Amino acid sequence: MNKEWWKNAVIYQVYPKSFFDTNDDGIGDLKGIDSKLDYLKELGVDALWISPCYLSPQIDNGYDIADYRKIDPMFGDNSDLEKLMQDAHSKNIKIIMDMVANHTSDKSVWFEESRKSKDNYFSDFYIWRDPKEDGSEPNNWGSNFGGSAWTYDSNRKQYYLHYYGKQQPDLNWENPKVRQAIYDVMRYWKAHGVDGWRMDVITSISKNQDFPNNPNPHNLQYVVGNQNNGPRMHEFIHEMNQEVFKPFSMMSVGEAPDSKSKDARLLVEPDREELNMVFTFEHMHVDRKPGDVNGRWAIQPVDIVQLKKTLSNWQNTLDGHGWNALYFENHDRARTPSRWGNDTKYRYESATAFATVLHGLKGTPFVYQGEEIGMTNPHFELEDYEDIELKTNYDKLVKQEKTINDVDFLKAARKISRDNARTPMQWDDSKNAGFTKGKPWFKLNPNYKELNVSNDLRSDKSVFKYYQELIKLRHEEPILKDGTFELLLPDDKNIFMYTRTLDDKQWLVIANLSSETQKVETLNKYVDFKTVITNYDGKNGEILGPYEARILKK
Ligand code: TEU
Ligand code: CA
Repeated sequence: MNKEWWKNAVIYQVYPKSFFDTNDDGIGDLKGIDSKLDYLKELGVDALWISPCYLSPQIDNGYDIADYRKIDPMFGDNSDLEKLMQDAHSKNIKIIMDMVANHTSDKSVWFEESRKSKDNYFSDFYIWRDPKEDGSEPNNWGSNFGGSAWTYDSNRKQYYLHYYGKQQPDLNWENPKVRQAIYDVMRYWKAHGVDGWRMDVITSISKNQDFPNNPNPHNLQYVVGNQNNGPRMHEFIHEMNQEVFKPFSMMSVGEAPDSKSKDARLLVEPDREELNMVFTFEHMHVDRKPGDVNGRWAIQPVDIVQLKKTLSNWQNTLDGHGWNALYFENHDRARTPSRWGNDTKYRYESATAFATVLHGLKGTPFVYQGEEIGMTNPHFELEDYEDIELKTNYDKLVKQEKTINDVDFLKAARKISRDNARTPMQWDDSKNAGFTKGKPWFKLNPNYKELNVSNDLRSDKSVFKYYQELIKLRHEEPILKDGTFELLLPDDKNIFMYTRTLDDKQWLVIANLSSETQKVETLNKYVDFKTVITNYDGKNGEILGPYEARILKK
């Protein structure tokens, strides 16, 4: 087996809860994934990343794990996962599981034991600190899900740390027993067939043991700051590599909030033996007002110049030093046509234009379920949303701190909230889009009668078929894997244009990321180039229609 198989691969993310339900309980399940393998094979993907399906109280949809070794009954059982892995492998599809190693659920026996006393085996599995003299929290750190990052436990008379919900206590990575316990779990799943790992918030595992207050420019009670990239992070990840990834040849992609391209280089430089790739957050912040007290809810129109700058910075910084993970969508992100494109008149065009610029880059492209048919944000009302992040941030920002009003918060939620990507997969135009015969756990996007897999496949503007082509190119054309990258027209506000070059071969990737027709004079230099793929009619003039995209070759 080619050890670096992931460099030629396209990886498809499944959010199991919303993918396909086979037992009519309204919740997607592992058998549901199994039964769609032929569909995924048809799309052409090489591997599936499956979001957490372990035993969990589901306060954060499975990112709160109570037992790492047990599949949650809502998704099936361990043998269903084994069967899924076998069936996937028989079709040459690899399985990447999601490892949430920064925190567990408060319902994990590890935590239940830990909170019992200060001197049992699990006491130091979590991060416990005494209150300050006045009884308050050890420092001003804020949780990503609102309030303090510390919660008081009346039994231990101490606070425990949680970067996310209070039901998600952070593990104490300073404790070697914790690290070994996590490595053990990863080896356990390797023994059952898993091919690699997506490491949830891996840059958060090491905490500054001085626990200094975060800078507090807005004078808030609790501040969500950059508590990532702690002092022992590289040491821990390297250890994990030696204990797990390397000896068992498992692929690794780490989620890296707050990492700049230079930080990422240290995480993915092959000689350092840490991770194969990381997911950056930087390029996803190009529609956010910088430095605003409302954080990601302070939205602004997408800044294409900034998007190009960020992506090309990552391309260039990692070139020859590491490998990029490429994505626009996942279970924490909104749907691209609604977020950055045009989800009404130019849905097909904008979905495929963004896909073209992403899949033309150097790195491994990730496709999130539904992205391959151009699914859109559902434009819900506030009461329709489910997500803990949205609810806790609403309470904090609208109700308590009053830094944003209802109307603007809802506007932001419709653009960027995580729930936008979590509505059930739209398979066909039957009841509940063919996702379930029962009552779906989460409301469907009302547009499923028109927008669904079966309609898309019948349409002469099929997003699926376009992705299929892009994936095929990734498999067949070495230039996409190895070609160097050069950004052209960096200051153009609408056009994303770059070349990939390998030996005497050159490809030009170009997309108009606006709803207006654009004239690109530079294109005249490429009149001899032939069309590799386009979402328009293939005429190679200097005029690009709304969201027109082309890949051309010399
Ligand atoms: O996400 C980490 C993370 O930083 C996001 O939750 C972030 O707050 C959001 O994308 C807005 O920028 C990971 C998982 O992907 C997410 O689903 C979990 O909720 C989170 O970790 C905690 O496990
Ligand atoms: Ca089910």
